[in-house]
Parts: sequence; structure tokens; C-alpha cells
Amino acid sequence: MTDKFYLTTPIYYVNARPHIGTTYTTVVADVIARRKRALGVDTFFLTGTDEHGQKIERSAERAGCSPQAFTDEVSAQFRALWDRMGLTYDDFIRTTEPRHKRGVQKLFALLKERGYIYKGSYTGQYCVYDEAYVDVPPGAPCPECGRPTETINEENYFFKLSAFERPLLEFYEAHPEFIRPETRRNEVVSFVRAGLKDLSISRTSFKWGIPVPGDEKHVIYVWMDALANYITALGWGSDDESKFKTYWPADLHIVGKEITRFHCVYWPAFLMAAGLPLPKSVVAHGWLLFEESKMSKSRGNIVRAETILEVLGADALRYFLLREVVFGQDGSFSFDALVQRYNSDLANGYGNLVSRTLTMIGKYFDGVVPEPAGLQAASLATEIPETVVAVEQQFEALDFSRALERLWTIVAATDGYLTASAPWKQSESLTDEQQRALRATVLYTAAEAIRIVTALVYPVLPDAAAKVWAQLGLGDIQKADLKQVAWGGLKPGTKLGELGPVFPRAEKDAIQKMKEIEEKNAPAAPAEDKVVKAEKPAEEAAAAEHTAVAPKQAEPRHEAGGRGMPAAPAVPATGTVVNPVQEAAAALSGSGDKITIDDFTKVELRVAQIKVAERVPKADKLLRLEVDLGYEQRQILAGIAEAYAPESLVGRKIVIVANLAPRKLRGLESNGMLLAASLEGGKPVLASFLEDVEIGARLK
Ligand code: ME8
Repeated sequence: MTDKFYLTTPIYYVNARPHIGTTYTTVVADVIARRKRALGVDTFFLTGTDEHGQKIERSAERAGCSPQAFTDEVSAQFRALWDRMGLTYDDFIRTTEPRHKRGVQKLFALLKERGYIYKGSYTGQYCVYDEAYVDVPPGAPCPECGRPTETINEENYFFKLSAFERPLLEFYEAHPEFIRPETRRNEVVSFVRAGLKDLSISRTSFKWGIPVPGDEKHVIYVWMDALANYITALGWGSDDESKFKTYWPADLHIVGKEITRFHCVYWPAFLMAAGLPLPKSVVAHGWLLFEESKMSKSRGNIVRAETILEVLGADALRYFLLREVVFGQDGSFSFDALVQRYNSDLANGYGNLVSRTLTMIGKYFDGVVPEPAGLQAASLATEIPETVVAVEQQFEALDFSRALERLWTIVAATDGYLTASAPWKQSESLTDEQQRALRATVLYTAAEAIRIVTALVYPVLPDAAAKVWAQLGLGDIQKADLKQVAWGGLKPGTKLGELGPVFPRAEKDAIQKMKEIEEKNAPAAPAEDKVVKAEKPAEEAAAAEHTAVAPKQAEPRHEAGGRGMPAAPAVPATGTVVNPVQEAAAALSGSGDKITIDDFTKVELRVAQIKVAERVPKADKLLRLEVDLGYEQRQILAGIAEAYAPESLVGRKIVIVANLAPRKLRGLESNGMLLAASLEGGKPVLASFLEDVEIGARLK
């Protein structure tokens, strides 16, 4: 076993407040950190926020504040939540801190000095949402997230990533444990085998980033900036590198599966180029899904950790995330599943076992742990040590779900043992002495089983474990030596502490309560939306919308829907099939070419995401789309087949007129209409957003 352990979470973008997806990774890291510390390992747990880049700059602009004020606010929200949850990070790094900026500039200068950075020019597509260069033709959406990409034509600095193709492959070969799980490893290896192109690592078209040393019109690419946090937080590049010397290389970077490439290709290549040791392992976990799709700020299907903390407490959320989601795979979140798990495993399981055992010790032995007598709880005493070994191995392998499942077999077995032994019954065949001996053995055994479960579950349920430890009369669990949990460690004669409920049964309306809290905070607005809404009274906001949607000039501009709407006028993309905008305009306006705001609000424009796109047989121009509006899925027919290949549309977010009366085309019902720019003699161009928008959001 190593005597130090350095583990990290991704640093989270501050374009939106934390949700239980980001909480998941941070809780997993906290569990690992607590367990390592309990085993006596010198542990350093780092988390933080990723605050630079075009995405954040735009979010701040949208929120109407400076990027610094914006990032200060959202970063503080992350930190406040982690503190409220009692997460035991050792450092929280912000990429806008001087210590980080200094380190990143040093890294850039070092790579340049070592000949790995050169100046060139980049023309290609960029996905602002993923902050990634993508290899697609102009106009095509991002292959990762389906959002529109932007064409960049800039003078940039380049990193010689291509030089690391072979060294990386050799490294993966020599260190199979570097990327886990296996599926992610295979993806990364195939990606590198397919060939690496040099990577653009600076931008000139916006300002919110760390300037390139000596050439300040460039800012350093946000992923190079962000990845470096893992060493700048340890003081690399500062006058005091002692922490770096102690803790680097990282033992474990925990990341979500979507950012594996950045951590397993770019990051080791930067480190190799700098001549620094590489991290020992990167573990990519799956996604937390909500209502079947990835919980994310952009989809607007997030659940906030605060909601669960308020109703069931932090331990309930921690247990659910670790037990219900198989680490490495996607897992679903639902309030029903959460409450069910809580009641079955925590309230009726562990909590009830503790309560009945300790109450009986109170009743029959004046609250003092009895000395077990001759009768042996043979099966439990042999089963438990075996289970302990298995659970420890499963924790070590980060197989939390199975570790907890196995640990709970002790809870169930002990519960069964109590019920079968029925120490509360006075048996007529036993003398008082024998009865007392039986009770002493049964209750000692149950209390000892509880002690063992508690010691092992402490990293997952720190609050509950601390309470139970104190109730067992063992004092402060944080000071306890949990390295060895050998059977028989509980000393008879120990005076129990004050008893109290550990996991009260969830109230009947717990689910309802949580849903109401979420609704109160809905739509699950990105942080920047919250700032805007909080600052603008309703009338003022309505007035602003009025100006935005009814300008004097002919071109409508949808400021409220997002800055990124194309400047070209939005018109329906139904080709020759239908022309409902003219139809709608005629219906709305009886007074020349101007309409009133009331006329406009009759048109319900909404953001929808294309889920299915296919050609309609024998109709050259027509595509059949199935779109998701968040609250429903529907079919729309659109005359865009000559401009868009159906497969390029799946995942893309578009704008639709949602309240158009349905009509039949080629025997198929079309329920709504999508918007696109109709260019003179050209093909229709779909209206879309550069910003992140929720599905179902209304444009007004
Ligand atoms: O990618 N399920 O930041 P980010 C599980 N700043 N985990 C989730 C999740 C979900 N639904 N949603 C988010 C970035 N996560 C960069 C990282 S690191 C040098 C820079 C977790 O705010 C998961 O760990 O988009 C994922 O990788 C991370 O949050 C992405 O956070």
C-alpha cells in the first residue's frame, strides 16, 4: 500500500450551479478520501472550479455581469454546497486564482522552450459547449453533444500532440491500470491509434482566459488551463513545490466518461512534453440519468442535491449514489428509487437494527455492553470476518455498489439472528441465569456486528456512522482506528452513549416534498438565468422582451432565446409543403406589416431536440422528425431534406412553433413546424443556439 494518495475530481464549469451529477463525482471522491484516511494513508483530495473560456465568458455576458463577478458567485455556490454536505476536500482550486494562472503560464512557457509549441493558424470547427475543436465540416453539429459548431479562423499556438502518438500507445500498453474501466481504455487506445493531429492551444477571438506569456493577445486553450489545475494546486511552478513533491503524481483522477479523452490523451501528452511524471490512473464513471437522459444543466433535467439534503439528509444521498449506481456504468436517479432505498436499507435496515439492539442493551443491561456467555452465535461470528475481507476488497476495487450490498448482508443476518433468538422473550425452559446469558450473547453479538458495519460504512455514511459510534459508547469515530475491524473488538463493559434515532422512516409525503422543492426552483435554470431573473422585476423583463422581439427593423432578433441566434430572419423550413409563417402573419396582423406583442405571443416558439430523423418515401424534400420538447415527444414534417442529411440532425436543438394546428402531409401528421432561415436561392439553414438552452424553453 502506498503511504500517500492524491485524488482529484474534475474542476466543474461555473456556467451553472451544482446538481447531483457533479455532486456524484465529488461524493465518490469524498468516500475514497475518507476511506484512505481511515486506513492511515496520507491523503490529499482536490476539487475546484473551471472558470475560463468562451462558454463562461458568454454565460457572464448573458447574466449581465463581468466574468469575474459571475465566476465568483457560481464558484462560491459549489463550495458552499460541498461544505454543507461535509465533503472533506483538502483544497478547492479556482482557475482564476493567481497561483493557478502563474503555473499555467509556466507550463506553456516550458512546453514552448522544450520545442513542443509552435505558431500556426487554425481553420476549423469549434464546439463552445464542449470547449473542443471538432473535426466536422462547417455547418455540421458537434459529434459529441449535437450543438452547432462555430467556424474558427485564427492565428494560434499549436501543441505537437502528433509527436506523442507512439509514446502514449507505449504508455497505455505498459500501464494497463492507467485507464479504467476497460471500455474507456479501448476507446482511448483506438482514438490514438487512428492518429493524433497537433492541437491548437490558444485563442485570440475572446479575452476570458490566461494570456499566453509574452504574446498577450492570445489566451491559453481552456482545457490546457483546466488540466493543469492538478499540478498548480500542489504549488507546481511556485516558490514552494513541497506539496507537489509529496503528492505528485496523482494516484487517481476521477472523471465522467465524456472527458476521458482530455484526461487520457491531452493531459499525459502535456506532462510528457513537460518532462513530468504521469498520473497513475484515471477512472471514468458513467452518467447519472434522470428520466432516461443524462442529467445536465443544458437539458434542464437536473435535480439539486440541496433538495435531498433538506428532506432526507446528506447520508441518504451518498448511500443512494454509491449503492444504486454501479460505479463505471450509467445509473438512473428517481425520487421514488431514492426513498425506497432509504426506507429499505437505512430506516428499516441499518437504522432499525441499531435502534432495537441498543434499546435492548439499555433495557436489560442498564446501557452497558454485556459480556457474551457460553452460547455462540456461530454462523455470524464466522460469516462476518469473511464478509469484511470481501467488502474491503470491493471498496479497494471501487466497486461501491457491491461492497454495500455485501455489507448489508451483515445487517440482514444480524436482524434475522435477533428475530430468531428473540432475546425479549422470557423462555420457560431457561433459568433466569440462563436467560440473562442468552440475552448477553445475542445482544453482544448484534452490537459487535453493528460496530463492524459502522466502521466499514463510515466513508459512505459519515454522519450516521459518527452517531452510531457515539451511541455504542466508542466516542468520536474520526479519532478511531478503523484499520482493522476484527471480530470481537467491542469491549464488554462499554457504557453506551445517549441513544437517538439514526434514520427515521421517510415521511409519506417525502417524494412530494422533494418534487415541490424542485418545482419551486424550476425550471432547473442555469446559474446565469437565475442572476438575470433575480435582478429584473417582471415588468422590466417584459419590456426588455418587447424591445427584443419587436424591433423597428425588419429582422427579428431573439435576444431572449439566446445570443447565438443567427442574424438571418427566422422563417419556416417547410419548403414548398406549407408556409405557415405567412399564414400566421396574415392571421395575426390586420394592420400592415407591424404586429403587436399580443399578436406575437400567440405564437408559441419552443426549443426542441431532434430524436429521430428520416426521409419520407417518395418525397424528395421532406423529412420526418420526432422531436422532444421535454414535456412531450411529437412528430413534425419539414421540407429540409435537400439541405440536411437525416443522420446529421439527431441530437440537434431547434426552434419550433409548438401551437400550430396539426396537418397531414403525405398521410403523416405534422404537429408543429421548425424554423430556419430561408436564403435567396439557397438551402434552408436551421435556427439554432450557440448558447446552452433547455429543451422545451419558450422563446419570447
Ligand atoms: O467537463 N452524471 O466540467 P463540467 C455523472 N470543466 N456525472 C456528471 C453528470 C451526470 N449527469 N454531470 C456532470 C468539465 N457530471 C470540465 C472539466 S477537468 C480538468 C475540467 C460530472 O462542469 C462528471 O464528473 O461539465 C463530469 O465529468 C463532470 O461533472 C463534468 O463537469
